[in-house]
Amino acid sequence: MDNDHTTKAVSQPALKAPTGRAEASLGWLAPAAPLFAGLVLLTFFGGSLRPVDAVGAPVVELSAGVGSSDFDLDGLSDAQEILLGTFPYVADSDEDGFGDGEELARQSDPRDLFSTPDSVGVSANLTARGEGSALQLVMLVYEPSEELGDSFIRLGALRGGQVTNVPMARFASLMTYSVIPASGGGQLISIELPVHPAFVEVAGQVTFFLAAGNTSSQSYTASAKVDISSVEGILLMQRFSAAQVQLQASQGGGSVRQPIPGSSSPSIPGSWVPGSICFQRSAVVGGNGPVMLHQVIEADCLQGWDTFCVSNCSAALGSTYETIDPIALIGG
Ligand SMILES: [Ca+2]
Ligand SMILES: [Ca+2]
Repeated sequence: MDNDHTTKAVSQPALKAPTGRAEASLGWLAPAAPLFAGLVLLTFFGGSLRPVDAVGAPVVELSAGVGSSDFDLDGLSDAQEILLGTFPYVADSDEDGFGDGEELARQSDPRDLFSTPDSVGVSANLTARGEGSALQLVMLVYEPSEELGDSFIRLGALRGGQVTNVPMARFASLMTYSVIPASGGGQLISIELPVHPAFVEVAGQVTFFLAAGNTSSQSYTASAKVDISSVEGILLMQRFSAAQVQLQASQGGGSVRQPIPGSSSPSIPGSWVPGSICFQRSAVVGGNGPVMLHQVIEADCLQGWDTFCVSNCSAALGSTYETIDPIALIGG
């Protein structure tokens, strides 16, 4: 290993709100979704990837290419990389040999040279951003070389205490996807699905979750979730904190609530604290199956971030919220 790598500082995430572009005809997810329609199989037909539904019937072909530009072809759009703090013009931001999108899909940290994928089999992850008038869900699926074309995914949402499958097959015409080569002869599938922000605003908070597996083994081997909340018309994505937060926070790990406004969102309210981010730590106080009840045990604005801390950050102390334990989705 050369010294350039060992001395390379992992930079602070560039937590600028993405300067969005106007995009028309974005989709609407009906809250009352049929339960059976949430599965999409990703299968090869004559060498090109086509989605089929759970019984193998082709669905409307996904439009090709990611929704917005992916300059470095790592499976993450430029706007998504700016939000996540990876470099939009460098496919492997931390220079550890694995592309940013693949690292996310395989649940290692694309900003940490010492964090590399150790998953085997199909693996997946889920993230999001605000874009135009939509919440853009970003699903990433990694298929190892021996399982190319064999993965299937289930997308769902926990909303107002209800777990529902999101009928991806029905919304296939709204989705964009790309497939790029990944390490070891594998490939990375990136799927973006626009969701109307009202789906979150009405409930206040929605947990989107994803499970992925192999069609031949018929079992899920990977799962992930992303918590999205809405405060004063602005969407916030809760995600587990980067190393910087762990250094700053009094008690180690937690999560941050990062504003992800779209270009057509209202502007950030004046009461939100600039130059900081809302940090939370929570404890599990109950649960039912994959649904976990958390109580917020620490909530404060952390300074030194290029974003805004929501005005009710510290008021969340002691409150509870429901989310999904992704581990409980595996094998189900
Ligand atoms: Ca990219
Ligand atoms: Ca990397």
